[in-house]
Amino acid sequence: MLTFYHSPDSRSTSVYQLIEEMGVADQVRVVQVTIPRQDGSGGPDAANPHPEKKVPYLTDGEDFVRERGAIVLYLTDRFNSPLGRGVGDPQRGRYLSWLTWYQGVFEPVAILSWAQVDHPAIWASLRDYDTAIQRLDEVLRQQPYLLGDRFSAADLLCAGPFAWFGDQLPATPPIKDWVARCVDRPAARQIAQLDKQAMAQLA
Ligand SMILES: N[C@@H](CCC(=O)N[C@@H](CS)C(=O)NCC(=O)O)C(=O)O
Repeated sequence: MLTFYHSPDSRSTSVYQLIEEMGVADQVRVVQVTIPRQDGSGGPDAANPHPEKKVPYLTDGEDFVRERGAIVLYLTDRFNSPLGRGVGDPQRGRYLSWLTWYQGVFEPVAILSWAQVDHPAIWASLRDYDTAIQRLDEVLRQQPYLLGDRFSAADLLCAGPFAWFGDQLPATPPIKDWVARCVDRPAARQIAQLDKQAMAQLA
């Protein structure tokens, strides 16, 4: 059985939402683990098999998946979910591109921009935050979601940090509207509520 290692109110929340969105919660065992929190609470959890004790982490029998982009792809493929685009789908390339762009470009440039770190090598390999915003904006100006008219797991992943950081992450009006659409979903609300209860218990 699939086992998903989750800590409430963290990067693993988006994976939890995906599991709920796909309607496969009965097929995934969720193990709640602790992580170190910025307020000094929590800490690494011995029950978490992630090599750095991070979340999310997914195991499937003897196999494992780390990094959200890979976990999202693994889950949508495994459950042949319409939230993903399987092998042979005409949008498979775009789907993989958004997931990998998020992981390999967007999140790094967002962190570097927030930390005010700048270097020509960063521009050469990743470009910068404004360029990343342009990539999202040029698509979302034309269509409601990254792959067209329908919400997908690529939206769930890529909208995550905007929903989390709010105005701390500058964005254009089409991006803000898209984020609002992505969070206004029953699964997002349900998992947010579960996470809230779990955080209250941890406090
Ligand atoms: N690149 C990883 C990042 C995972 C990550 O940093 N998760 C945080 C939670 S928001 C964590 O587990 N932190 C615990 C720690 O750093 O020990 C991903 O996207 O899956």
